[in-house]
Amino acid sequence: MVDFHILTLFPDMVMQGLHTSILGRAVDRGDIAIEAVNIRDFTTDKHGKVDDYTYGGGAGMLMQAQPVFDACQSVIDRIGQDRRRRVIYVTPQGKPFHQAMAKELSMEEELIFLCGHYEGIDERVLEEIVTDEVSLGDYVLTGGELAAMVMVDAIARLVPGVLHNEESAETESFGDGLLEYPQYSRPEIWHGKRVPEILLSGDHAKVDAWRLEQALLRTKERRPDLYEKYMEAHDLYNQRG
Ligand code: 6GU
Repeated sequence: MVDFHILTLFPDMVMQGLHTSILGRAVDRGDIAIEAVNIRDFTTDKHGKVDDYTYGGGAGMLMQAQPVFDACQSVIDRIGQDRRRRVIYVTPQGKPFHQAMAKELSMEEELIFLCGHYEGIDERVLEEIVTDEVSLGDYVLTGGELAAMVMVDAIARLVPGVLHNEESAETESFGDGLLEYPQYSRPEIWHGKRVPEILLSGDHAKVDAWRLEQALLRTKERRPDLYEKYMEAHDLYNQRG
């Protein structure tokens, strides 16, 4: 069971996106909990303002420390001190997100995601509340919401109970460090293309061997970086080259 709390200026966007399909059902069953907290609700500014100009000049506005701090503190007060928690700021300045990080975070109890907007957030509040800064990759989004939603999805599906077919989280891409092998369903011939013969053989050992071979070939061709890591980790260079 992981509780997700997303601090954002766009709570509807986050809740819409995360209450659908598999995650929606996981929430209904109580395997995970997801809430969006509107940072604007915590501003002490009488006009509801949460941003201001940056010291030193330059284009764009910055989210101010006060509403961000108070929104985060309100969540922490509700959680209680004894729960294991992380406060994750989603930002292109963070460490690149990957599957092993998703796995590690899926074992926490309380995950608070902080979504920035405008040109970012006052550095002083980040220093006080954030435990992890994480990025989706080397490109820029208009805000942290989509990035947080991607991370919540990747983490939530690793929480026990969320995926009913326990196996599917284990054998898929990245679970073992390889890309997935190609898959086929009916009909046996489509647009003149046949399903590989071995998959129709009923010989499970042969099918497994073929799938591993395909996964290795595909990873070597498309992601030489992952292939290298896998071969090193399994000490397979001597056997295969
Ligand atoms: Cl985590 N946030 C934002 N705002 N933009 C991004 C990102 C995160 N990762 C890549 N681009």
